[in-house]
Amino acid sequence: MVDVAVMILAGGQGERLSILSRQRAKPAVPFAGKYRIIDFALSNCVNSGYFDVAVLTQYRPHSLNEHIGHGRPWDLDRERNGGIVILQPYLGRSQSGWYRGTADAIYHNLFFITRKPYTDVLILSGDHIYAMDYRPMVAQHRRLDADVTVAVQPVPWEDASRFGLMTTDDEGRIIDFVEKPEQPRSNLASMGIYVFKRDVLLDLFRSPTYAEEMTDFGHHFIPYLIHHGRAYAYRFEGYWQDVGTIQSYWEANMALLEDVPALNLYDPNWRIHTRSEERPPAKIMDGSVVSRSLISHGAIIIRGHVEHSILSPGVVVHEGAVVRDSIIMTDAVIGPGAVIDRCIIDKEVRVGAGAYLGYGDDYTPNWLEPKRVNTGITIVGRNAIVPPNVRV
Ligand code: ADQ
Ligand code: ADP
Repeated sequence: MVDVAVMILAGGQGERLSILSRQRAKPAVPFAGKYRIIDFALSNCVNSGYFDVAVLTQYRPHSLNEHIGHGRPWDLDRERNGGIVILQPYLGRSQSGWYRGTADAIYHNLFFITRKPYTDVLILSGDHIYAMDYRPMVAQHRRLDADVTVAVQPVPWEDASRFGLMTTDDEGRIIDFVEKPEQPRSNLASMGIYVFKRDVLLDLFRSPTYAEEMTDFGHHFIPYLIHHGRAYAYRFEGYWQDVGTIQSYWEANMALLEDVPALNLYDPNWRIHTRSEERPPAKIMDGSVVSRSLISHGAIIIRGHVEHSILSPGVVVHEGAVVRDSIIMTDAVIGPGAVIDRCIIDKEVRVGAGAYLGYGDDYTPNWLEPKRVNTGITIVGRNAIVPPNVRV
């Protein structure tokens, strides 16, 4: 299918993800042991049969570039019938050279949607964990002759103000939309997934309306099209999570440990693809106790105790160590007798023998970012060395 061009916005800083996204763009943050967040959007594209995919980067794109490469793991390394293009920020225009918003990022890469006769443009965020077939959304968009269709889902009221919120009429036509209001009047949230008629999008960018201020989809384009075009909502019933905060990130990972998780990583008809290194199988030595956990390839548990946790490739848990309710990323080493309780341990961290991370339940704020991290989850940044016997 070459009638839909896909653009994935992968530039966000994701600053509420704290030190996990300090050195990498949010879509490059590891998830579920062996994946990165952007794998979900990329896999949804290929599983939906859309192979013309551009990834728009901006903030710290290094891990992302390396991860995506030529797109081979997702079958996006094709040439004639589509493939993946990584688009770096266009430098030298505004003062900083950085895009000023989501729409501005698309604007600077319009060649991608004009190079073939696409009818529609699918705009995605690289930040979400979900399994979604985009084809029914595109079909509805065409059936209703919409200018833009926004995927929507109800969210809990207490989270609502971090989303674009809308009201629709009985036909699903959007009659009101407010981007992240402080006082939510609706809990029907935009998923940040848009299908635009390509020519409507091009006209908007080329018209005098696309003034310097019109830089964002949520703030400008959607409200504009509610009044001057046909804007519809598409209700998506499946699994979708915006893992924008440490708490939601941790919960979405832990949810994978339920008996039958809402997100099925084992569906042969909806594979989640990723780039991963060849590693030997996970090895669990006698005397270890491992329960309700995801253990990735290359991990070694040497008479350790791992409970309700997710271990990425190459993690080593030494004798007598206890890992509980935690996420341990690639090649982290947990020293003998250490206790890791309700923690997120980033890549290549070395935890010394007898250290205790996540000690007590006093919800101590992280000293690095006291305002942001007070969720009771302890985070240790990439490459950190935790000395033996400390308590954090
Ligand atoms: P947010 O995700 O908060 O809300 P925004 O910060 O604009 O909105 O980011 C949207 C996506 O674009 C993210 O994936 C981000 O990484 C990326 N991005 C941001 N600026 C970029 C840039 N300049 N270049 C490339 N990529 C960029 C949006 C909608 C809300 C909706 C939520 C759902 O605006 O209405 O409710 O998504 O999560
Ligand atoms: P380092 O601290 O140098 O990174 P690791 O703890 O990662 O070392 O272990 C290195 C390798 O040694 C592992 O890949 C593992 O195969 C092996 N290994 C070490 N100790 C044991 C053990 N007690 N039982 C089984 N394999 C072990």
